[in-house]
Amino acid sequence: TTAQPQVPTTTARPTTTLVTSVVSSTTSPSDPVVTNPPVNPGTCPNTPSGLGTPVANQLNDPFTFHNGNKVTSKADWACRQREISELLQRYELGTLPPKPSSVTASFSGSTLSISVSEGGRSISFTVSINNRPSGAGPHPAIINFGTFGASLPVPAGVATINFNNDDIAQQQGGSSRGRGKFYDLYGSSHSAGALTAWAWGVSRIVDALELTQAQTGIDPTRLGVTGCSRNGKGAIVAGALEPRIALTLPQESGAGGSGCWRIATWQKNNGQNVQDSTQIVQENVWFSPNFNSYVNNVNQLPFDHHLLAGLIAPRALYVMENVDMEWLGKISTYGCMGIARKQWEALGVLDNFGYSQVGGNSHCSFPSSQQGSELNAFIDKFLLKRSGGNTNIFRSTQTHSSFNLNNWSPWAVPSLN
Ligand code: MCU
Repeated sequence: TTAQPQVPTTTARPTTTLVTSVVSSTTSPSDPVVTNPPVNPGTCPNTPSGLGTPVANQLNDPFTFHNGNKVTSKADWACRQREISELLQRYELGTLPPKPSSVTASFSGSTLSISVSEGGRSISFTVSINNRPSGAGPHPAIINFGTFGASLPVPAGVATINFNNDDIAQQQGGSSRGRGKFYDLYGSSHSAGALTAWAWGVSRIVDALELTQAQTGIDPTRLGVTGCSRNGKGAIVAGALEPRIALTLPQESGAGGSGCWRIATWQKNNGQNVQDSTQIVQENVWFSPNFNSYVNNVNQLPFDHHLLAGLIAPRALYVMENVDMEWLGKISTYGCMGIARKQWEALGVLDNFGYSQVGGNSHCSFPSSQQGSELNAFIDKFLLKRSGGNTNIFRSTQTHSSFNLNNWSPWAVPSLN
């Protein structure tokens, strides 16, 4: 069956070389780690096979199960998240494999080496941990997609872990399909697209950080993930599929990231030069080949990317977008995230959600207007665990008056307890 990443692991612990049975935490009971609500699979409704009723000119209701039942509690919400993850994997992302049978790790210099075995095959990869803060720690860290360092400014006190995501799954256009270490392990015809393969890689980095905490000084409960543009798509999918990520920071991810398929299509139908589902699957291998069957009629999909983002709730998400980049879908990301935000609202945690769309900067060069009172506030609160500024943020420097958030989300927002 499809992997269910929101479910706490109940299976036997995989074999490891550096087992730390007790992961120490720097947080006190009054300052709990924000995690997804636990799922009790026996209490979740069955997800019917099939796509269900098409949803046009609005986004799918997060608070109604695929079988029509209503989500009325946090326990229901946990079930609904599990269902959404399954649907996203089935129709768009491809299957996220469960934790492999063996994950081992060692740390030397600034290099964390990770070895993974499953079904008689093995791969290994390394990540570099840079700017490790001095002092006792443990310290938070931000996992950055790409080898050149984060596109956003990482403040002192937070380490940076550079993840060569292309090594796990290539993204050089159509010829990259099935290439990279993920596919060496699971086979070149595995259904996962590159985004899912990278999220799997992020999960293995977190496994490795749990194993080597005493050596690295990194706290695996205070991890962020970031990337820009195509790697921003990777960051939001990793935050969605890996519940151990505390803070998700997608930068200019655009279509296929913080944008919604339906809104991009609507923009395109209104004559705008925006990347849509039909184009994106021609350009690269970010999605499962299964997605190709739906790109010409995205209204069929039982989800959109507001629900991808909602897999993160109640954990912290801060989305950065660029109002000057028409191709990324500036109305699409504004509308998609404006509606995604209602999931944090239902959980009573609007402080854990930010969307900020500004301009004046070139693609992936971080604008200073998002730094002090926004990015740093999120990092302070969710990684450094000190009181920061306001993190209940939803803003754009442009008024998207042609798009009505409430018309596109005509469903009620419950208050979930
Ligand atoms: C915004 O991310 C992508 C976009 O989806 C692509 O169409 C374009 O080719 O590249 C962008 C990107 O990754 O820029 C670095």
